[in-house]
Amino acid sequence: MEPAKDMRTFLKHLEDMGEINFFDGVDLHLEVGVLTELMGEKEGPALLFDAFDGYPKGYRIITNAFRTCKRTALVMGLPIDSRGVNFLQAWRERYRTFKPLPVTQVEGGPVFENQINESEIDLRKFPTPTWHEHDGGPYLGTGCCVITKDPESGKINVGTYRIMIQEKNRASIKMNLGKHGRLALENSHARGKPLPVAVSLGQEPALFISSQMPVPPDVDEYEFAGWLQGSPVPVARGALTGLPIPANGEVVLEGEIPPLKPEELPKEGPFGEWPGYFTEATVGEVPLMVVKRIYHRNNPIILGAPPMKPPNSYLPAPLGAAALWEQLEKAGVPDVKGVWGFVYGGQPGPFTVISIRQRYAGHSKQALLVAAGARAGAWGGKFVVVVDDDIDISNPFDVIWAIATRCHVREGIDLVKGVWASVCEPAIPPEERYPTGYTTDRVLIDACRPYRWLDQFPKVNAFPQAFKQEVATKWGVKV
Ligand SMILES: Cc1cc2nc3c(=O)[nH]c(=O)nc-3n(C[C@H](O)[C@H](O)[C@H](O)COP(=O)(O)O)c2cc1C
Ligand SMILES: [Mn+2]
Repeated sequence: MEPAKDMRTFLKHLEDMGEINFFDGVDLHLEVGVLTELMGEKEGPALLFDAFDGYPKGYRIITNAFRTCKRTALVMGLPIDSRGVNFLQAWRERYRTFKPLPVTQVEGGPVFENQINESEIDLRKFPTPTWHEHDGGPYLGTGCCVITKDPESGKINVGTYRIMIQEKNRASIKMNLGKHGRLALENSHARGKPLPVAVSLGQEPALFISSQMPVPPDVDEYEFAGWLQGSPVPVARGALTGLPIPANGEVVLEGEIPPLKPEELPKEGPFGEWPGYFTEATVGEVPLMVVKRIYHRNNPIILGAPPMKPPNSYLPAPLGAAALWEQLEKAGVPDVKGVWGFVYGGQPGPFTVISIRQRYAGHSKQALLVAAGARAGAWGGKFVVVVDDDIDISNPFDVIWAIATRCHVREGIDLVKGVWASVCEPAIPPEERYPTGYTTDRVLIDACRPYRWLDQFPKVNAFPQAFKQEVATKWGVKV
């Protein structure tokens, strides 16, 4: 199968693979969210919702599009049957071949089939779920791409930030501090100018993967997506903003984020987030986009990617763990055999596990210290565990078994205070939620067999895989 160059081709692929279910008439208030959660928990098919009450038939929402390794492997150009740590390893190998593939500039394109001008804009004309029970409103942007240009560097950025409808023509875009879109915004507002912004709500799958991935600041997400899908992303110049917009997109909003005072900014949230909790609403903090024009294809398909309680997720594997794996190696930690996260967003998250083949005294502690401080591990980290390489780190039972049986508590557990934290971290006490940013502590758990007496450590009471296979074959037992 050729990589899909737009959402519709991807839909066709999903149909051919038997990996999509269709629903008509589901309620946008919670029901879309419930079905997405239910089928996501089972690592089930993608879901395509159509015929919403009060909306034209054909205005669709797709969710769980990338829920399984198989579907995501298709988009990321990985072996279709790779799973678990092998999926991350395959991704690492592919990433090493990354070469930016510049966009093709085009005039027009499918996204221009319809145009809605300023006076007619009503964002609620697009089906927009209230995804979770306690969400503060309908979120139009979850699987979206927010396109901005930094006025200082001139660099284009594409990032996924949640978008809540506020008014007919206004939507909050929650660009967190430090994110590339946010930096462009700050640079623009510092000059007293509004930031031109374009938002794509459904697009080629590779562009979404690229948009949500923490690629380095010098990498253009469009060029990354082009490389991923093996062909340049066609972009057209947005007439109002001058920004490159995906010509094969489903819906694109054009507008700007004006420099407003905190008292002019509305309430945003709460929103059910990826650690599995609702984040509190804030008032006067989240940037507000004024939408001035909308382009959309006939019968548009909006990509929904609501965060859910782990292990449910919009992705099948913690891609951020692959980045941490890379950084551990670059920092000189030898023989890292795998990195995994059990509670993850774009980063490996607050429960990270590393497997190593121990080579010297202190090797395991070195892996823990680097992981706790490396860029890809530090943000939103909490528990970092290191285990021997006989442990399947994507299997929580195996990891718990290793901690329970191999960790020598007095020597194997350390606490590091005051490390970079995610705004989504639920356990930061209210009085420590400083406006200048949050920090939290790390627990480093060495669950490797203690190196000093490795040879004497009790042997594992389980047969080697090869021997099991041999006996099973002899006795005709299927394994
Ligand atoms: C469904 C989804 C929702 C996200 N929501 C936000 C958000 O509201 N704010 C944010 O800063 N990052 C959010 N992210 C994470 C960013 O997309 C991610 O950090 C990305 O690398 C940001 O791009 P940038 O590095 O170019 O800023 C979300 C990711 C996904 C997949
Ligand atoms: Mn970026």
